[in-house]
Amino acid sequence: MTLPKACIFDLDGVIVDTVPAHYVAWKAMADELNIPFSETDNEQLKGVSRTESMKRILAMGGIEKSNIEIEEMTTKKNYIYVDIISKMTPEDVLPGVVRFLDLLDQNHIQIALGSSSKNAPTILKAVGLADRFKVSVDGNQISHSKPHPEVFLLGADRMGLNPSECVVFEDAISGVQAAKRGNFKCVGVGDPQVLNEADLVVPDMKNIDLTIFENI
Ligand code: B16
Ligand code: MG
Repeated sequence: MTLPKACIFDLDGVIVDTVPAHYVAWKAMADELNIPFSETDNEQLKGVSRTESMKRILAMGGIEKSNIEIEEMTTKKNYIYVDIISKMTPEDVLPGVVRFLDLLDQNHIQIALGSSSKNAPTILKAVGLADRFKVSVDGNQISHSKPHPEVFLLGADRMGLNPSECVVFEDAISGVQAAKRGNFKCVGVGDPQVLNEADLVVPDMKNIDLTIFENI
């Protein structure tokens, strides 16, 4: 494709590496419930909302809980998670991200956020990137979690653009599926075998430049 008019970035796993913090917090909850929970299990929760993630962990253990109990457990998980992310600084932005955002700015390509996280505003502030996104859509503004395309469609809509004019950057299977269901081009960030539905996969953000758009 020619240069897009906008890039929409996922947050956790693309801009900052909060995946280990989510894993620590979910593992603590799973341990309490005596449900085995591995990093591979955590992979399936990437991009999935907090409540849906809790429900999936309970389903792994064949345990049923009321909505009130689920709410209590997700609140507890979030305390553990927020305690970890509250210590984040600009040094926690993943390598190559700021350089690539600068490159997009220089080429007048709009920058947006499309995250399932309700903690996105806190994280962006902590790492000093809150002012870099023209449009920011996060878990506080959507009703449907990835793989539903709502988060990216809302972002494109707020920029006055069609999905075909935007490229999504995603590290999660659910996020890549959300982008494709919304008719966006999608660059996967991570393992090509895991993100095989993406139009192109890069291992990380380190060496990305505008030539990436020639290949999708
Ligand atoms: P929170 P993303 C997602 O963020 C995470 O990948 C996922 O693991 C998490 O459960 C979800 O946000 C909700 O996060 O509990 O902070 O609201 O990757 O879409 O930026
Ligand atoms: Mg992510």
